Amino acid sequence: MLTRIDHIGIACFDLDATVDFYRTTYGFEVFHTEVNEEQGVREAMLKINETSDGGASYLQLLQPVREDSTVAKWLAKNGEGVHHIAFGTADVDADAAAIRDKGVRVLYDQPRTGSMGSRITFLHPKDCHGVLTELVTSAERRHDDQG
Ligand code: V0V
Ligand code: CO
Repeated sequence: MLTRIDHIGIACFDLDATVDFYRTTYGFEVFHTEVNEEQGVREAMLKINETSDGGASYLQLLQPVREDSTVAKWLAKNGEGVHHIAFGTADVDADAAAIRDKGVRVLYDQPRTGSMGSRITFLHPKDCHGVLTELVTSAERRHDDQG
């Protein structure tokens, strides 16, 4: 079951400058940063609020680290802006399977590693009325033993 907006992914050319904008304009502080080599991004998570399901909602600021990354391709075409929305669930495997059964393309056979040790998968934007949609189970809610 999808129980929260886990994050909104925002693509930017300059992560440090974008973090500065969110800090000086809104007062949001960086909660976590990491490079995800597989996804080709450097990211900053800004925690907005905790949620009633025990999780939280974040803004995820994304800068590409490779020219062939999906975010680099998207930025070249669209410029900076909202790149994806992510729904949180306690069981990404079950929700991805149920959504696939409804005929929506799930991009990965098995969830991959996302921010802060989460497990993530994506739904094709063309099957979601133009919105690249991510499903995420955060590390503390993972049901498996992968850490
Ligand atoms: C592409 N399209 C989008 C889109 N990206 N539409 C809405 N939002 C987006 N973000 C549209 C694009 O305009 C095209 O439409 C069509 O889809 C095909 O796009 P493309 O440019 O040819 O690109 P593809 O097909 O090579 O790749 C698109 C997909 C790719 C969605 C398959 O971006 C992908 O695999 N995304 C999932 C991984 C990802 O985005 N990782 C970065 C975040 P027209 O022009 O044909 O009409 S990593 C992350 O969130 C992490 C680590 C985390 O949360 O923890
Ligand atoms: Co994301």
